Amino acid sequence: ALSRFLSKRQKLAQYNTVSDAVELIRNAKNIIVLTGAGISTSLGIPDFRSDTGIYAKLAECGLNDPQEMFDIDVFRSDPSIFYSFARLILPPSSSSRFTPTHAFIRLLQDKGKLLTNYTQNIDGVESVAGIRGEKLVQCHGSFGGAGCVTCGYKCPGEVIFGDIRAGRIPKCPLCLENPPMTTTTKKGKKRTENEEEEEEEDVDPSLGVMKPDITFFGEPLPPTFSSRLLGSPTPSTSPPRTPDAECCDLLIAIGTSLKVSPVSEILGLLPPHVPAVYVGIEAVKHVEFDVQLLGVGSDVVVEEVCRRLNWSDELRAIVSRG
Ligand code: CNA
Repeated sequence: ALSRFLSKRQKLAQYNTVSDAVELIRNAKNIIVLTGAGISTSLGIPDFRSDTGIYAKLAECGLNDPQEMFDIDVFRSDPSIFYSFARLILPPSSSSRFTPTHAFIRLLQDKGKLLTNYTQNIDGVESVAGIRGEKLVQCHGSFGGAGCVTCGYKCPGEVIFGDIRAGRIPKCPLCLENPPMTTTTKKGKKRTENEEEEEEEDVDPSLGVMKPDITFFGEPLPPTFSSRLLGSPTPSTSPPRTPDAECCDLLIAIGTSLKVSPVSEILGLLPPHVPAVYVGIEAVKHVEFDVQLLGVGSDVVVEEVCRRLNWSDELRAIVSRG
């Protein structure tokens, strides 16, 4: 289904400047905002791929391939790798803060222009800014919940934050109370001190381990990602909804390197006439945007865009609630 709209995009040559971006936003009615870690860096939450990002820190800590930290197979075979570093990506303890960029997305919602915010972020800051659940797709899940990889027990995410901050592996209370039948592999015979033979067993290292509801490499994205974007392949009980790809009239990507698939493919899934604006620090070279607003950070860009749209007072009013 994802290839339904795959189209060779070409830059729509008439758009180049910040004034063009402002006019596109003024005229748009159904905007997809695609966000990444860069919109939360001004809260002190590091991104992945900047020089000061988490991947650089993991490399300093000796992890050769930093993506391993988020690989589901690595997690299952050794959850301690993820939990040694997970505190680095935990949402801030003061949960009432958001950035001017989050406020801008909220303002697009208030103005009836926000079709959907597809966020790759797992920090949950969009909700703090008041972006409603029905306008938000958390493409890579969030720290808002956690589940036991063995029995499926669920709890609010913050229940395991104490363990994460302390660098401990959080354990499922149900599995601790009633240890599950172990699925072990026999390693062979081992001789104990009194010379009796005993079998040593390899216990599944992820048994009874809690995992935050974030999407690891190797795990599928939540089904709402493709159903909302392209339509549901199976009939659903909820009222039918026009797929976003069919009604979107502008895409704005903010603070993302667009290196993680399939989110990085969203632009290619939209009809080629839909204009696309990128807001980031460095130019994105592997995706064709019509306008790229670079260098100063998204908070500065949205403030300037709002100034030109005469929206500054409304933006400030939202920011002051954060
Ligand atoms: P990334 O690959 O680290 O890219 C971040 C991008 O944002 C880079 O291109 C930066 O140059 C850019 N950037 C940094 N600061 C700013 C700024 N102030 N204004 C504008 N742009 C800025 O992160 P992506 O989101 O592209 O990659 C997807 C991963 C990152 C997802 O799986 C996330 O879950 C994951 N992540 C999320 C968070 C979070 O939730 N806050 C933090 C770290 C990583």
